This record gives sequence, C-alpha cells and structure tokens, in this order.
Amino acid sequence: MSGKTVCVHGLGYIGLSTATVLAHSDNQVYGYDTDESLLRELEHRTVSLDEPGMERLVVEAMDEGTLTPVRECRAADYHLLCVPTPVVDRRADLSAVTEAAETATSNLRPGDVVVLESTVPPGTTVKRVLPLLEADGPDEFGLVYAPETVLPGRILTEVRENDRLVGGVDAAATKAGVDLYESFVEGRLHTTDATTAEFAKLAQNTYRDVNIALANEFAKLTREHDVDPRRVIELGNTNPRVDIHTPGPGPGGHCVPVDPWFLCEGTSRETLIEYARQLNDEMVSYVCELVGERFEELADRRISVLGAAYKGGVADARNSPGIRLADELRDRYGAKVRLHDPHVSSPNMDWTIENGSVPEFVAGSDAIVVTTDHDEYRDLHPGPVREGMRTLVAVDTKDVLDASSWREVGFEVARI
Ligand code: SAJ
Repeated sequence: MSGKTVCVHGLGYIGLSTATVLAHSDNQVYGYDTDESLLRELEHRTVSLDEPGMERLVVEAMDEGTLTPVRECRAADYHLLCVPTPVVDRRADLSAVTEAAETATSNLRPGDVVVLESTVPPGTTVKRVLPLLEADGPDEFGLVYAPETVLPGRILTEVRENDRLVGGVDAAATKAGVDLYESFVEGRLHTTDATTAEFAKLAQNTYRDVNIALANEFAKLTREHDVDPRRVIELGNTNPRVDIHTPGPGPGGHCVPVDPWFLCEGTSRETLIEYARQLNDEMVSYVCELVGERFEELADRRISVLGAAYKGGVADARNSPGIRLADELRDRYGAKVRLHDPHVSSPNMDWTIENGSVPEFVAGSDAIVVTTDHDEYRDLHPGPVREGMRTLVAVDTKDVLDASSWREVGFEVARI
C-alpha cells in the first residue's frame, strides 16, 4: 500500500490519466481543475477525452472513492501540476504553471512535494517555480520536474510502461519524486536534476521534428531523381544505427511542432532546430503546390480534404496540417474546399467537419487530399470513391492509399 494523498492540478489528457492511474495504485487522489463544465462532466461520470479505456477507469476510481474531482485545491502529500503551456509568438506561455504553483504553494504543509509535469523551457522549475515556493511556502518542501512522455491514443498503457525522468531541485526532492512514481510506473525511473529533465523532454520531441524535416527534405530531393522516398527511407533504415522518420504534411499536435520553440527560447543564435521547424511548417504550402500542379487554375476547383485530426486514430485537431491546408487552398487559391474526418467533430468555428461516408462526401470533387493516416482512409476502396468525382486526382500526403489500385481505376495519384 503506497497510501499517498495527491492533488492533481489540471485534468486534461495528461492530468486525468495520471490521476486515474495513481488512484488505481493505492493512492488517494483529488482532481482539481478550474473548468466547471469539465468537473460537472466528471461528476456525471462522462469523459470527453477520446482515449481508449479512459472513461471506464475514471468511473471505477470515482466509484471506489479513490479519485475525487474538486473545485478547491486540497492539502496533499504531493501536488502534481499538469497544466497547459501553449506557445505564443514562439515563446512558452507559463501563466497556467505560475497560477497552479501559487495555488499549490498556498496549500502546502511542511514536507509536502510539488511535481511539475507540464512541458516547459529549460530552467523553469528552478528559476520560476522555486522562487514562488521559497517566498510563500513552508520552510521545508520538495520540488521536482518529471515530464510525461505518453503518446495520444496509447496514454493509459504508456503512463505505466514508459521510462520516466525524475529531476528534483535537490537529492531529497528527487527521492520524494521516485517514491511517488514507483507506485505506478513499470518502466525505469531515471533520476537527474530538474533542468536536465526539462531539456531532455524537449530534446525528445525536437529530435522527432528535425528527423521529420529531414525525411521531408529527402522526399523533395528524391523527386528530382524520380525515385520513391519511402523506399529510400526503408532501405536507409536497414542500417541498425539509422532511423529516418516518415515524410508528410508537417507534424501537427501540441507537442512536436511546439517543443522545439521552447528549446530555442532565449538563445540569439540561429539554430538547426528553428530551420527544421520552418521547413516542416512550409510542407502545407508544398502540398498545395502538389495539388495546384494538377490543374491550370485552382480557383473554384472542388477539393475534398480527408483528415482534420493531427494524426491517425485521434480526435485531436490542434495544429492540424489538414485544417491549415484547407485554409490555404481556400484563402490563397480560391478553391472550394470541404473537410472530412471520422473522429473530429468541430475543431474551430471556421470549418464544418463532415464525418459520413467518404464516397458521398467527395461527390462532385475535382481532387481528394488525404492529410491524416486514419484507418478509415487506409481501408478506402477507389471504385466507390471514383463514382461521383468530377476529376480523378488523389494527393496522398500520408501514403495510406494503395496507389496502384487507385491508378488502375483512373486516378492520378500524387504523394509527397
Ligand atoms: N509524424 C510525421 N512523420 C513521422 C512521425 C510523425 O509526419 O515519422 C507526424 C504525425 O503525423 C503527427 C506529428 O508528427 O502530425 C506528431 O505525432 P507523433 O506521433 O510523433 O507525436 P505526438 O505529438 O502524438 O506525441 C509526442 C510523443 N513524443 C515522442 O515520440 C518523442 C509523445 O511520446 C510525447 O509524450 C508527446 O509528444 C508529448 O506530450 O510531448
């Protein structure tokens, strides 16, 4: 029996899943959030996060009384801060971290521990959070940075199974962090200091972003030699020390396209990281050009964009390449664009997302552009899609269509 009390600040996809797993690991957990509608939803035993297994586990923990949503922060052995850190003008907006740290501080008893999980620029824990605790907290407290590394779509598995970095501001804090995470983490716990843990977390997503930018550069270069970039990458990766990622319309979501900016924050040097970030951001324009090459004029052409989610199998449309593509085709080229996604309902005010049958959705279109690797698109048969289309053009940015069978029925298929 681990038997700790934990107050989790922020019940988004990280906070709620961590709170739930902690509650199922013999801890007494309070889930604190300032969003009244979210708390009410939980009290009615519903979870709007589209994450496999989440709702059942949340409801079980609440029914057993180990997880309690609360409107006021509670005193607890540990305060886990899982609040958002959006990027604004290429800088981290730390207002939610500051507010959560202040709330935790005013509820802290001697010996309690604050753990920051949110992704933050290096130095945030020591330079921003620690001074708040020193000024207004008790004489004795622990402060730890312990980033999450879970993959949306696999959160409940990864929150338990992944290795974890635990970086305290001193040795006692690190030990207190280990005591908490070993109550539910099956992976290894790697101890370090807070700033190293912050940097390492950002290094993971930055590695992915730069690697994807490299794959996108390879894809553009292979065009000049008329070879298939995916085959090149597959063969490149036969060397056990090579792991080239997959080209696409540029990474979306709230991590990979964001974290590299946090890493560059404060440096005046030009970095490879920023350059890669820009290359990836420009991929949407590159895809527009791939579509444009197929027509004399794009104005008034009807284009069906398939995919608003930032990646396959999720309902999250934050920094969605599909939506950015739809915007650019409409605003820059005057095309008549419609957007489809089987998982996302309404990502923003600008677009109505349709989620019915694809053959019906594309009727009358001049081109389809696949921007998300959903299984539903992978399983599409070209015959029925072809029926209602006006011009048979398919631009497959995620390589999910079986190009030869689409070409067989008359489609011109373009890939990145
Ligand atoms: N993508 C490519 N090519 C690839 C791989 C991905 O274009 O070869 C695109 C995807 O389509 C998507 C974007 O990149 O648009 C990001 O997807 P992802 O699956 O790489 O990552 P996320 O954002 O869902 O989750 C990442 C993960 N980080 C790493 O794998 C290093 C996850 O472990 C982190 O916990 C998460 O960010 C986070 O919260 O930071």
